[in-house]
Amino acid sequence: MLKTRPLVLCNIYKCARYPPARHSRLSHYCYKPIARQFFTVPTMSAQNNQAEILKWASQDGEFRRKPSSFRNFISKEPGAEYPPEKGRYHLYISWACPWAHRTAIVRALKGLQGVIGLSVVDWYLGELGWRFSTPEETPGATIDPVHHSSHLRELYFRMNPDYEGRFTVPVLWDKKTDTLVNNESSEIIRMLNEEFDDFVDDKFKGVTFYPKSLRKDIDELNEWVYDTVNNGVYKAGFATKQEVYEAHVINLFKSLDRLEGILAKSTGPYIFGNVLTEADIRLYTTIIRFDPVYVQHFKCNIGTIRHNYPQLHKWLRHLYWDIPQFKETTNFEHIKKHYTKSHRQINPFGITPVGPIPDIEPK
Ligand SMILES: N[C@@H](CCC(=O)N[C@@H](CS)C(=O)NCC(=O)O)C(=O)O
Repeated sequence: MLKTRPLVLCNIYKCARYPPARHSRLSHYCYKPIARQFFTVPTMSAQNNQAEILKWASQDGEFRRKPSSFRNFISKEPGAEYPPEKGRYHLYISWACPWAHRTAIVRALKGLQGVIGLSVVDWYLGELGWRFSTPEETPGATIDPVHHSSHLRELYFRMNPDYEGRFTVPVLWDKKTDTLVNNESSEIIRMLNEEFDDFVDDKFKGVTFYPKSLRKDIDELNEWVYDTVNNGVYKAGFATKQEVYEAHVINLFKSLDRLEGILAKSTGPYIFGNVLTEADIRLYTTIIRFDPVYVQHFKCNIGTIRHNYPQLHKWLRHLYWDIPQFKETTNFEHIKKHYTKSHRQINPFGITPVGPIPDIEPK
C-alpha cells in the first residue's frame, strides 16, 4: 500500500517553496511536486537500508543480487488488472544495463516502438541512483516525459515512500493507474513477447521468442546461463575476496565453454538451431559487453570472446551485424562509461580504457 507523509523540502537549501527542478539534482531530499498525492520523501530507515545495499558484497565477499520487487503482469486475459493498450505503458531502461537491454531488444523485435514509450537514463549511476538527462547533455539519454523526474528513484518512491530496495532498470510503468507494474526484465520480455499482438503490425503478430515447443529447453538453459554467465560476471566482478572471485570466474568460463559446444552442434545460427529465442537475447546482452567491459573491469580475463570462443564470436557478430534491432539497441559508449565511471570501488579514478578496438569485430 502506498504510504505517504506530508513534508518536503530541499534539505540542503531549506527552500520554502516547492523545489525548483534543478534543486532535485543537488539534494538528496529534494523532489518535484507529485500531482496526485502529498509530497513524500523516503524515511531514514529507507535511506540507511539503501546505503547498506550499495555496499554490493556481503561480509563473506559474495555479491548477492536482490530479487526484483514489482511483479505484476500485463495480460490480455479478460478482467486483467493491467490489460495491454496502445500508449498506456512506458518502459524505462539504461543502454548500459544488460537486464534492461533485453527489454529494449524485444520491444524493437516485436515492433512495439509505437505502442510502448521508452525513456533512457544517463549512463552515470551515482549516489542517488540513475538520473535523467536531456539528449543534449548526454547523447542517447532522454528525460522522463511521464513525471519529469530527475532520478529514477522518484518512481519507486511514488509507489512507496518507505521503499527499501534498489532503484533498478528496467521499469515498466502504467500511466493510466500511475503505478510501477514490473521491474524484472525476464518477466517484462515475456509480456512484450506475448501480450501486445493486437497492437502491432501484421508482420509482428505471432512472432515469438518463447515458442511452446522449445519452452522447456529455453527455461533449462536460462537457469544456468543466468546464474553463471549473466549474473556470473557480476559475482566475479563484485567479489571482495580472492577465493570468491576465483570460484565465480572459473564457473563463468566453464559455462562459456559449454555454450561454445552447444553453438558448435547447433544446426543454425542460434542456440536452438534456426530459431531466434529469448535464450539468444538474454545471452547476447552479456556477451556483447564481455570484451569491452567484463574482461578488464570485472576481471573476467581467462579468455576473450574474440580470441578464444570462435562459435560465440560468430553467433555474436551475426546478431549484431545482421539483425538491426541488436545493433540499434547496443550503445557502447553508455556501456563502457557506465561501468568504468560509476563503480568507483573497482576503478577509483574512473578512467575508461580505450580498447578493445573495435568494440565488436566485423563479420
Ligand atoms: N533482476 C533484475 C536486475 C536489474 C538490475 O540489477 N539493474 C541494474 C543495472 S544493470 C540497476 O538498475 N542497478 C541500480 C542500482 O542497483 O542502484 C532484472 O533482471 O530486471
